[in-house]
Parts: sequence; structure tokens; C-alpha cells
Amino acid sequence: MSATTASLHSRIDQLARIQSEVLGAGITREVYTPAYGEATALVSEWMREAGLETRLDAAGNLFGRWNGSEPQLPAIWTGSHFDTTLNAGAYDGVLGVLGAIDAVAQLRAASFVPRRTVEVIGFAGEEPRFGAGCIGSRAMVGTLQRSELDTMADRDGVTIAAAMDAVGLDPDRISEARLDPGAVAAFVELHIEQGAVLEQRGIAVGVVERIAAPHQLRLTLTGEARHAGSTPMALRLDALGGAAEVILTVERLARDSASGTTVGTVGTIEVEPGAVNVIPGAVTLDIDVRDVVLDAREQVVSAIHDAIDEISSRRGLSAELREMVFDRPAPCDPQIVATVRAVCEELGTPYLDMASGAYHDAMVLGAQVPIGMIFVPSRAGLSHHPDEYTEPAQLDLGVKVLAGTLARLAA
Ligand code: HGY
Ligand code: MN
Ligand code: MN
Repeated sequence: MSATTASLHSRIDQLARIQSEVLGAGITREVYTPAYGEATALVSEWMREAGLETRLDAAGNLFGRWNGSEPQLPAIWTGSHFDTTLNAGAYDGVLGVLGAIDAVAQLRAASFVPRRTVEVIGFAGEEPRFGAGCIGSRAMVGTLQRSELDTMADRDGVTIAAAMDAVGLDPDRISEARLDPGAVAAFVELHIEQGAVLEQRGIAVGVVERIAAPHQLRLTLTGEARHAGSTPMALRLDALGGAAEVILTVERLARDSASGTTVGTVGTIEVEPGAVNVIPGAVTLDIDVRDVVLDAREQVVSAIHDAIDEISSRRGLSAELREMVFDRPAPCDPQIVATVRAVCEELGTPYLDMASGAYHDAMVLGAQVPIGMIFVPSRAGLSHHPDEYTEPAQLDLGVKVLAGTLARLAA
């Protein structure tokens, strides 16, 4: 292991120790929290050690800039995120930021001089603390409006605007984070696969061709809170009973979808009043449906709409369904895909062309700039989990492929 990659592994471990006090195992370091601020300071220091000029934009996206010899040319962007979801692992997003810093350090150590400027980015809020993910990259492409900062809130009711204020960011300046698409020639993101395909195929590098996208909805079912003992079954308007039917229907419709690649999840649920002896009067749950095939996904979502209508009217419940996220599956740029493949061939490492089931900032940026992604294996396909793990040699190979890709794109 070279000196820099040794620092990559110890840096991943060091960053993993910066987290908010949250019950349960794993790492929780949500965006716009003191822990995230501490992590931002540490990653900025590592960027500067690698010779990068650092800055924060109005959304809290962290940039590390390596000026090219022809800075007027559109730049090469790379990076990912270092905020986490709840009780998460140490590699999701983090590899794409620290690995990019390591790749730049390796290229500089090899006296490579980029024609195009290279920027390493730590995107703010890739994880959905506030219901929708990728808020930093959405601010860059202009799909996060100032008004949404006051309406999108986390599980404690803290809005994005209030959370930004608390860490010294001014929500009124969010539009300053807009990127100039003409100034970016490519964005390449190194990331763990978060699935088990590479491990099962025994291949160490994934070349991503397209990224699945989410359609997320928030459903509130309202019935009537009543005494659990004295209310006969025939007289109940049980919101949680209705929610249970909806949850199983989401699972069935996703599993039986036209594409065979749709996934559907209900990951959150709130029950009111939440007492063992009161029939639930109201339930709120979030539905996440994803696919690389847009119309198959939308067929499932419209079938979910119909099912909610049928279940709620049959049970005498009222249903309120709120659109949370509607993203389009993102194709990776063929030239960038070809470049990553060429680097793998040059390194003599086998690779697998594949799709990403998880979304990434690359999915959002892909609406305006050419994107590419490089995957390394996740042990047992585990991610968004404390046992998330990728072997050091696999991390190093991913960084090598990224370095080779950046060198070709920036030359
Ligand atoms: O949910 C996702 O796909 C991403 O890991 N936040
Ligand atoms: Mn994630
Ligand atoms: Mn991620």
C-alpha cells in the first residue's frame, strides 16, 4: 500500500468516528449538524494537504480545486458525499470524496499536470434527512427552490432553512449555488456498489451505465382514534390496518412490475396516537419506488394510487398523498463509460457494465453535465448498515481507476 492509500484507509476510519449522538449502532452524520460541520473541516484540511484550494458554496457543497494549465476549459468534476443516513456505514459517499482526494494526490505525486481544472466535491445532503436526498446537487442544477427550504423538514420538524441557519448558511442565498453547465465537461463519481452483484460475479470494478431514480410519495391515512377494547371490529376506522394493506400492496406491485427491475419500499411510518389501547386514528408513511425504466416505475406508482383509493374507500379512511421526489433515471455518458473501460483494460482489471440501484448526486447532475460512475464491491451487498464494508485492496483499485479516468479526461 502506498503512503497516500494508507492515509485513505486511516482517513475513512477517522471520518467514521465523527458522528452525532444517536441511539443504535452504525454511523449517523446528517447534513447541517455540528458533526457534519466537524467532518467538513477535516475533509477540507485533507483537500488542502493534497494541494487543493477549498471553498464552500451557498448550499454547503465543499469544493477542492486543482487548477489546470488551461483553466478557461470546462472542468472535470469528481466527488460524492460524506453525510450519512441513519445508523449507516463508513464507505457510502465517503469513498467518492476521500478516494478522489487520494487520486489527485497520486496524480500530483506522478507530476501529472491537468490541462483542464479538476474539482473534488463533497455534496451537501445527499441523504434524505429532509425527505428528499441530493439537496446540494439539486441546488446546483436549480431544482431546489428557496420556498422548499421552508417546507421540507426532517423527522423532528426542523426545516432545511432552519438547519442551514443553525450552521451559518443563509437559505436566501441558495440560488448562488447554481452551476454553469458550460463550465463542467464531466462528473465522475467513485462509489461502493451497495449491492451484491460485483461480489457474486467476483469482479472488482463496476462501470455504471445508468442510475435508477426514485419516485417518492408521503401518504397520510386518517380514520378514527377509538377505545381498543370497547369498539367492535365492524365499527372501526383503523388507519394502521389500512396502512398495512398499502405496505403489502407496494411490495407486491414492485415485485410484479413490467420491467422486473422495479423496487418499492415503505421505510418510515408514524402512528397517532401510538398507544397500545387506542385504535390508530392517523398514520403517515413514505413510499419509495425506483427503477432504471421510467414507464415501468410510473405504472407501479399509478397502480399504488389506485390501490390507496380502493383501500381507503373500503375502510372509510381519508387519504392524502403528497409528491416528495420525482427523479428521472440517468444514463451515463458513453464517452465517460468508454474512458473508464479503457482505464480498466490498461490496468488489466476485469470490469462489469452495470446499473446503479441506488441514486447518487451523479443522477441529479446528469440532467445538465455528462456523468460517469465507478463501483467497487460491497461485502454481502450490505449498505446503509453498520456492517457496510469494502476490502482495502478493492478501495485502492477503485481509486486507481478513478485516477486514470481523471487523467484521461483532464489531459
Ligand atoms: O437512497 C439512496 O439511494 C442513496 O444511497 N441515498
Ligand atoms: Mn446512501
Ligand atoms: Mn451514496
